[in-house]
Amino acid sequence: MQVLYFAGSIRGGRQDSEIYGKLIAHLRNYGTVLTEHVGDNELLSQEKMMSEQEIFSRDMEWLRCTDVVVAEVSVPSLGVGYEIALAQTLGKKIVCLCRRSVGNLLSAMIAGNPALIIERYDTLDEAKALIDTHFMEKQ
Ligand code: 6K6
Repeated sequence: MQVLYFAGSIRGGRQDSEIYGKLIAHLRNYGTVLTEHVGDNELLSQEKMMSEQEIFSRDMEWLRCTDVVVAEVSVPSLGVGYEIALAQTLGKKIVCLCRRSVGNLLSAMIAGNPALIIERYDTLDEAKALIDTHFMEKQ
């Protein structure tokens, strides 16, 4: 089983948190998802017990021991952009999922980065099928 890191907006806006939760549930078919709290508002509120420094150190450490990063990038987030950049420096495989409706509002720093796998989707089922494609070819 692989170790997976799901990145999704927190302070950038939580409007997609339900989608994150469903994508994380699907990713669990392929490995351990370290960042389940990103898709679970209740778990996330427990993180409020941690200082920002503790959250930063823990997430950086988790990124180091992750095999694959899956980032939902439809909602712009400084933290997700930072995680993607670090994951790239660490040589991780990075799959970015973005709703088609976002169009060219997706930052060029993501959309134009040849090191990233960028997948566009309309429906949750389509996003899950894209995940299947990437993880099945790894098995
Ligand atoms: C709880 C409620 C609000 O904030 C918290 C605790 N904060 C965080 N807890 C865990 N991971 C975090 C937190 N803030 C940012 N991250 C990481 O950055 C996650 O792994 C997300 O992928 C990403 C979100 O960044 P922002 O800039 O949208 O917050």
